Amino acid sequence: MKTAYVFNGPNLNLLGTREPQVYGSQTLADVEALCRKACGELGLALDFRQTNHEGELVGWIHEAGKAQAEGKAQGVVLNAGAYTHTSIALHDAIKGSGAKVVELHISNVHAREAFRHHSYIAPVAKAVMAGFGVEGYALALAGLART
Ligand code: CA2
Repeated sequence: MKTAYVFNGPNLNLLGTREPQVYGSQTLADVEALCRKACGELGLALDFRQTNHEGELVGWIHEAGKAQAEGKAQGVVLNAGAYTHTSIALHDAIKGSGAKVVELHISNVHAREAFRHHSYIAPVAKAVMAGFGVEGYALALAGLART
């Protein structure tokens, strides 16, 4: 059974505590549970993580790329949070590791502030998904399973 990685970036540990009009009322634990259910149905193992540190995300992308090269990983659903809009390091990590990444956002970033419209991840991502709320995680995993 291959592993699907779900990596969450800065502040996503706060899900469900504030800004419910933007991010909904479900917590990150709820998101992990919905990802686990989706992976069970898709025949994938789940490795679900969150960090507030950019370098940790870089290391995790390298790890996923290596597992993928060894035939052990299906790919990564990455909600890099605000690092999406700032991080050349994440762009280089995805490109350099060869990890298959679906860029995921809970909110429709293109309907929000202009600084959220640019992504350093999109040019090196397999696919980009935004605006389906936390259900987007399950949809992204289903897409990853079909690639
Ligand atoms: O829509 C998304 O998933 C984002 O990746 C979320 C990031 C934001 O910087 C991106 O532009 C879009 C922010 C995550 C912070 O989440 C919070 C949730 C509840 C309360 C405070 C922050």
